[in-house]
Amino acid sequence: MTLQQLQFPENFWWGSAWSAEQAEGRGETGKAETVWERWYKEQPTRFYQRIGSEVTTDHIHRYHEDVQLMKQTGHNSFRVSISWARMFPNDGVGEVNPKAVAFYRDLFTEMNQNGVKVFANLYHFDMPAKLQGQGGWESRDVVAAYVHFADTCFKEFGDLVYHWFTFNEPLGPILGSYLEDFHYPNVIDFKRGAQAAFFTILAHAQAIAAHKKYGLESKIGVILNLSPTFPRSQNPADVKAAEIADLFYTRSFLDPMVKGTFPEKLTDLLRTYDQLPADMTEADLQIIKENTSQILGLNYYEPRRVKARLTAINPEGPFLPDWFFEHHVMPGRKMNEYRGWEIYEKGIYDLCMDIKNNYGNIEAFISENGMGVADEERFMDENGQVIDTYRIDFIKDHLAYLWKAINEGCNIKGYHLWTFIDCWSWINAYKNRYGLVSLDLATQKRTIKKSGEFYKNLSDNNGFEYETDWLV
Ligand code: BGP
Repeated sequence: MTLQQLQFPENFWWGSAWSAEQAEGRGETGKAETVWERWYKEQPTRFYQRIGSEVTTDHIHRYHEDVQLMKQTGHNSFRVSISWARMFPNDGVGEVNPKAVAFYRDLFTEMNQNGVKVFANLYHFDMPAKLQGQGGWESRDVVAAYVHFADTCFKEFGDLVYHWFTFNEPLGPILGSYLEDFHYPNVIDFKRGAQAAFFTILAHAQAIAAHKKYGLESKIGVILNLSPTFPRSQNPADVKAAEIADLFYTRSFLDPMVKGTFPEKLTDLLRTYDQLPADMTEADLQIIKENTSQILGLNYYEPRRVKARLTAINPEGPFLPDWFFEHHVMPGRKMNEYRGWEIYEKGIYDLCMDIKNNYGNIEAFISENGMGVADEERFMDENGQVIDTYRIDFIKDHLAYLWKAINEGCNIKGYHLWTFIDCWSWINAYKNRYGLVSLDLATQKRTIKKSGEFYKNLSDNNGFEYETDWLV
């Protein structure tokens, strides 16, 4: 083993990310009901320990303190999401809410004053419930309402935001709402999901077109959750299974949102099974072609391992991507057992190389990567600090591969961890903690973890010392 200093490019973005629904809390500004609040009201038992998003990390009341904590943990950039429901408390449409504008302007101003660049995302799973009732992303009217919201944000905050993002993980709500039953309104219907996906992509393109009108210095792009796909073996059936899984989960959004076109193999396959969206015009395709991402955020958590199906599908059951493959559990894989996700550090390198080789080496950054751990109180010392060496190792091991990717020419501008202060994780609520800063749920007290101290050093030094026998 040798010790090697891994140095990152100048002005590298060090920071983290979270979202409005997961961190802000409802507050008193006025806010429309979101799909999460609606679902919680209807089925509270589907949320871990029956905790909903009413309070979460109470950022709305504590943002002054939180900006100081960003500074203390080495942030030079931070991704928030702007709540559509807060900006338009009249069910996502109508007049803009001056109290919401004041809140975000104050927060962004304070971040800038403290040397923290504002990365603003416009949609992180938080549809106003009433609009969901009108069809959500299956509706052109909802797309229009979203574009109006986006346009309003460019106008109100354009002077304060460094980079914009139209969506975080647009695939998530499609899987959750239409295929896998983990997002409201819990429908299982691929064709409706395909329509919602298509209109999400259209909304992305139209928001980019709106951003261009303002002539801002900021760039605008999207945050995608991407996993490199690995076949179990080189057997042609395994390879084909991996290729199809990759089309569904990776190329489906990446191609139209970055290249402006849909992968032909995927559209052919969907046509064969009569699953193409019903409402899709030439004019829509043109807008998508002309308004592609200028910057790309990569959320990387785990690889995708796939094998050929071992069992026959039931053709009378609902059409699903896994008609074409099965997930492969690789023997000996390294796991984050709390979240059930494989840890495969080299995947971050593979992902960056894919973007370099197949997507014109578009300007990109790691927009999420992180490790959720349950019962972190176990690791508290006598002063109440969480000594999370496992998280420090997780970050270092991923950064080493990111460093390698950058040295091989990948256009990677930063690394954002999930997350800053422990926040609410959808149906998992506060089960797994991801933060650099721990949260006492009862008192809302924030305490910097060992990883938060490490992160400050990392950012101050723009690199770290790594014990390695494989990097050169
Ligand atoms: C990403 C989401 C985040 C965050 C993270 C951790 O997919 O963009 O919102 O939640 O995953 O996952 P989880 O909260 O499900 O543990």
